[in-house]
Amino acid sequence: ITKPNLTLQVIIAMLAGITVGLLLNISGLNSTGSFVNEYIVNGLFQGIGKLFINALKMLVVPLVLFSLICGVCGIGNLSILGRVGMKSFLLYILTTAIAVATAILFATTTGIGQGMQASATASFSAKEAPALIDVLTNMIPTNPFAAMANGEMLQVIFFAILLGVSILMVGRKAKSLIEGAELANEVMMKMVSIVMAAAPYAVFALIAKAMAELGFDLLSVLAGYVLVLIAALMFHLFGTLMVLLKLLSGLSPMHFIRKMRNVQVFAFSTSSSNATIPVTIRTVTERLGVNNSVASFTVPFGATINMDGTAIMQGVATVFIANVYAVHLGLTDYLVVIAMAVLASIGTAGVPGVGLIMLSMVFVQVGLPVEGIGLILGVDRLLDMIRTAVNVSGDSMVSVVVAKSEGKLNETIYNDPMAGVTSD
Ligand code: DAS
Repeated sequence: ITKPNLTLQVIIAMLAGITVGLLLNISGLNSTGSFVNEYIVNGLFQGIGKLFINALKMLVVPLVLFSLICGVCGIGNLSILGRVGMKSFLLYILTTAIAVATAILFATTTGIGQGMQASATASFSAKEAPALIDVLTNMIPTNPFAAMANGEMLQVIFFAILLGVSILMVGRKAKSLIEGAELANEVMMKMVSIVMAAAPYAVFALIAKAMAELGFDLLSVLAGYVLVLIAALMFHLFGTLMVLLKLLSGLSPMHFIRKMRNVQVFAFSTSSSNATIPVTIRTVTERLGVNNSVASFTVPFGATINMDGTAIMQGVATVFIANVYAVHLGLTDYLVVIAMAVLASIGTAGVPGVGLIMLSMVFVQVGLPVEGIGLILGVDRLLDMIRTAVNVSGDSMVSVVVAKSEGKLNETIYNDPMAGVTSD
């Protein structure tokens, strides 16, 4: 019940913020040094926005730590599932890496965000980009607690994965620890929804501030960001994923696309891969013919560790904000973004807004101002709906390919247009 309300609230907040910001910009009320500029735009609006962005940053370390420990322990069941687990794990990592690489390619070739007025973006001096070798050697923390305290996310990720593997190797005695990690992860998801409940206020304040400063320029630049992101999402969904489906299973992409529609609509409306799991499993088994023994593992597994749509958003948003703040990102930075997007998606469960929290982590890692999130926050909720539909499609495609390779896919059902069509 609350989710659609929140989505509606955020959309209304975005439209209200654009209107108020535009009025302040056109009326000249926001002229430098004016009362409005000092106390409203750079006072109230900036303050509200900063509170929300700090809350996003607050969530990153505990969310990544617990969800990764959980994700790795969940993978640990692979030993039981063997081939199905390893195949789906590798395919999920592969599709996510291709997704974020596609996103970076789309965003860099279109050059979105370039040419923004320097005045509007705080003169931001990016820290020197580290060399790849430093990034790799720096991945191992000398003190994991210091790494968490300082938000050194690659180090936190390394430690969390190692901790998860170690817990698994302890075996049955560590059962309560695994349950503890699962509980802690559930608590963190609840904290995410609490923070997300404040999103409408932050969206209004940040969009109004950006519009008051930039006026129509912001709309045209944001339009560029939204269009390139949607283009990359559609390319991945109807291009990459369908080519991989055909190459790896020989099955018809047309049947897949037609039968996935209701799952995608459900994912779009809930903005949550997790909430869509029951619908995804039903469609993948009854309409695409995947044996339940495979789907019951690969679908929930994918909803947690596989987020192609989210990774695409992170790739496009990183390039966009780097261009807006005129921060030069080199190949090393893009490799780090790809690694972070893949690793960050392993842990985070599919709930609304989690992609935004992971984005603040990527920004910190490549030295981009997290405040840049304020520019795209207003449109993020709408984009979250689309990228969640892409996320669940990736989970379903891998489920079909793995089932086919295991001889656990009923091709008669897959090729029958009417299979599993119920009144829903
Ligand atoms: N809404 C998330 C999901 O459920 C994706 C995201 O936040 O980017 O997959």
